Amino acid sequence: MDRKGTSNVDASFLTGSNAVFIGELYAAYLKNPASVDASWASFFQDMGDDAQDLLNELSGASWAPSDATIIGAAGDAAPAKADGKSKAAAAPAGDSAAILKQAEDSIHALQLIRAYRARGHQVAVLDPLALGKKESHPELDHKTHGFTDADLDREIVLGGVLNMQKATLRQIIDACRQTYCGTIGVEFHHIQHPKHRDWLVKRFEKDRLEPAFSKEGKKAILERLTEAEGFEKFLGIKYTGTKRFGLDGGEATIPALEQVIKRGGQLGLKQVVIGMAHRGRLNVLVNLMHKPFSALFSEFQGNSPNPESVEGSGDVKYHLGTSADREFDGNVVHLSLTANPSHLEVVDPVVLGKVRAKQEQMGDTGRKQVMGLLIHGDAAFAGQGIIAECFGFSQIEGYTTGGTLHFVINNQIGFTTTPRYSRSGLYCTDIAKMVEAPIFHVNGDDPEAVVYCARLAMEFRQEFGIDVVIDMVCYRRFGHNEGDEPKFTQPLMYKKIEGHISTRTIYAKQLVDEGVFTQAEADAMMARFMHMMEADFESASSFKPNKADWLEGAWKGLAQMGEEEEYRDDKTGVSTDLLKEVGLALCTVPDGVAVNPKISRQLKSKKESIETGKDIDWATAEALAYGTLCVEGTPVRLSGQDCGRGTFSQRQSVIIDQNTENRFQPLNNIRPGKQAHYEVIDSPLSELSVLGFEYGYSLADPNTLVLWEAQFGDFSNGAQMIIDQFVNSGESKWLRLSGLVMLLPHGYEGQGPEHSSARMERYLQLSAQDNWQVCNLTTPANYFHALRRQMRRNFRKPLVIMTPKSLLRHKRCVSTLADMAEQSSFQRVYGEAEKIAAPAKVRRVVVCTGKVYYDLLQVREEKGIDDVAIVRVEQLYPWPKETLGRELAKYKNAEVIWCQEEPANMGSWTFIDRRLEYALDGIDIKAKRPVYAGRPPAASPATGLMKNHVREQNQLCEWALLTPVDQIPQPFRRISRVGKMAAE
Ligand SMILES: Cc1ncc(C[n+]2csc(CCOP(=O)(O)OP(=O)(O)O)c2C)c(N)n1
Repeated sequence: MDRKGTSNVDASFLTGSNAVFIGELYAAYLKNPASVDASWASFFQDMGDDAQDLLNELSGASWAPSDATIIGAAGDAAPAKADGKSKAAAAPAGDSAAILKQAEDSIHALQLIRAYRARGHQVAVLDPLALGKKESHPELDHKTHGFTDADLDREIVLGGVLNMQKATLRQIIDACRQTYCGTIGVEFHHIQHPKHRDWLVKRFEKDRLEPAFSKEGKKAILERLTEAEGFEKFLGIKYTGTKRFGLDGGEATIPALEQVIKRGGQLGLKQVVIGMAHRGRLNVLVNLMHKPFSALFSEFQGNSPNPESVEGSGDVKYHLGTSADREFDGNVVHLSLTANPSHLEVVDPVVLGKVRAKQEQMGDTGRKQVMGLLIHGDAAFAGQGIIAECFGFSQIEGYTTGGTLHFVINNQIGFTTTPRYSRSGLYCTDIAKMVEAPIFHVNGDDPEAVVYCARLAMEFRQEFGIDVVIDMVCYRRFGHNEGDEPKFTQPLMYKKIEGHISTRTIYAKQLVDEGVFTQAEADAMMARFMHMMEADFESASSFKPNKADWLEGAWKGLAQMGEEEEYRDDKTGVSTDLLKEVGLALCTVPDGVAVNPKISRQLKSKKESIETGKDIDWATAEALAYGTLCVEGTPVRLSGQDCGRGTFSQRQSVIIDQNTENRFQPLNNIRPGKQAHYEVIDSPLSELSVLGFEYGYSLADPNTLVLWEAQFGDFSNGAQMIIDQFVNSGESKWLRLSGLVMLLPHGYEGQGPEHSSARMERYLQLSAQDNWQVCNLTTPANYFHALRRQMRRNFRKPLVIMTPKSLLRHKRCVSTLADMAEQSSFQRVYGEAEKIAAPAKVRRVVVCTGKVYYDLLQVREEKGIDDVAIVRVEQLYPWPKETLGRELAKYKNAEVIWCQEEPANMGSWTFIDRRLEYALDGIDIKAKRPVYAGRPPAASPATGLMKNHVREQNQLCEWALLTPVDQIPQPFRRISRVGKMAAE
């Protein structure tokens, strides 16, 4: 297929001597599709419903096919051949020949109409600047379809196609051009679903005949354009050169978005979650969401959008979110614009997650009450991979939101880059075809067409529940921001723009010409608006934000984390009875479910551990946490790659019947009908969008435990933008809390560079201002408490956990039910757990975190060492200085080692080093500073060779437990490019 695409129906097929048989073949096809040659069959099939309408019309016109065409009528099912030798080859005589000619014309006309439906957008008048040369398309030439110019005035039977019974070829072409080649170019031929296609065809071809807007409608459009243009102009005057990423050139966005809300409200929409970038954001804030002008002007004066009492770093004004109710015709629609970072498009999955959470909260199972509205730039839409990831969610059970409405402000430039350098496809929206979304390309200088597309898009979404895209082709009047000189790079484009009058001016003139307004009335409208802003501008300096909006709605009853909260023991223990009830439910599968024998054995031993209250492993403790939360009424949502089974086969949340593949979830059958839902979802193979989605979910629903699990912790760096820009900084920048849990399998077991490290160092480096919690836990019970603590506190903070791999089946990594029972709680630090020498005799304390504890334990036992204590830091951040200090203070005569299995430039050493020193400072202990025992700095996180891994692991345990401190190699003392253990 070339760039323009060509039909798979060869037009020459319709010409020459075969043409006269088409009518007969067609009738034969309708009787029995198998009776005609396959190429003809697919040709007719391609014409779809239209062909049926046409046949009805033709037969109504007393057209009777000759007997010879009714293949199968006499029991003859042999396919007719279009080769001139079939039975149909006998040319009909007299009237019947004329009628056949009519049928042939009709079918040719249909082909032409279909070509317009498929290709009309390629010659549509989409670009206000008319930058590209519009070529005509060969498929849109009537000569391609067997007509000559002499046929232009011949009447052709259409049978209702294009809403016409009969028309001349000229009229048909005019109607097609009007419908498909005006200021709207619709792409829908990539849609497979016949219902969706038919709906679009019917709407377009019917609406061609009706005026789209009443006088009131037109007036409203002009008002919105006036506000959109007036606002940017006003800012341009008052804050000349200040960055605002103006909408100038794309003003039709505002009436279009308003139409989405208005029409949506009529169709049952109650909430819209909006995500958008910089372009036009301020305009959307004030003109769509009705943020007070004085509030915005106050921000332009450098003031905070929040009351002084609220802390946090804040963010630039074109990143901020807000929420508002808008009412049209008695329908109230709640709008919330999601705060976002500069990183283009990365907010998209966050918006979708919020939408999904709101749908669940509202019981919106049809997904018609809450919708995501994403507003994009053309370069970002074509360039950012997350767009494809988000489209991928569209129809997946665990992530669908019933269709997102996408609005692309296509100003035909991205910063300084023009489309030919920024994409390969014809349109910036081509990626949307992957979900068969209809795509409306529309000229931004025809606001009625833009608003019409908005209405249609909204209706389509409500009807079919799938994504839909509006690509508004416009221009950017100034540089990327208002301080930029666009003529450095696009001198010709900007010469054109300089001479181009604004959308509002064009539309006002249109309405004056139509007699809707006088020019004076239109001018007065603008003057009134400017005057109103001037008044708000005057009052902006005294504007005081009265409250922050972060603990409202679903967040009511929750609080900001208090100063002392960190050291409080939260009530996370559960009665033994409940633990047993949940535990036994985990092992119970209804009769008749054919359980895999290996899982049967697992369930049996799980049951034993529940009954005896001993040897509770990691996965069981996790399920106990989820199950007890569900029984207490807290839903749980866990998503990640293969997390239903668990990457390491440890979870088995879903029992699959081995005969039927039916699914059974024990966690939803503890107290069926009387417990909250446990939702576990195998995610698409993406990190960025899935983590974004779950983060978004957690923003909208603080009362569900939301977890994302990486397949291996290493892969979480594919989600780095969500981690950096949202999870760890969202509260500080935007006052948005989240209780999201990230589960990151981590641990050095010889599995090579990419299956060892969850990159703990990155999370620790990002830790500050109590922004989140980073844990590396060593017992199932502590995991149980950590998970429950997330929901049993009155504040929310993200929780990042390095989760185990080998420990999932480690004999010593087990807990008792008593460790989770009522009086138990989360442990930030575990002191020495075994019987060793009295504290005063302990000569060394090894402090560590995570799995290496068990390696150290084993070596200590093998070597019969009893004067070295091992202390575990379970929660690295917030750093438990006091608790750790208390633990270390027991060992007055000890030196202190920090032992880790990660290379020294990774893991927690650089984070821990000073903090440990400060913890030692002020307690009565011999050690002044910790000594490092672990792998030397390395470029790659781990060796790929098992032999080396084992050697390294033994070595670091030996250093930690046995080697005199002055002989343990310390990192960063000498620079070793080779990185040999001894060289450091
Ligand atoms: C992920 C990311 N990369 C780069 C940038 C820098 N940047 C900001 S705006 C912009 C151009 C965006 O073009 P487009 O999407 O067409 O929107 P427009 O500014 O034209 O409205 C770029 C490259 C960014 N913000 N985010």
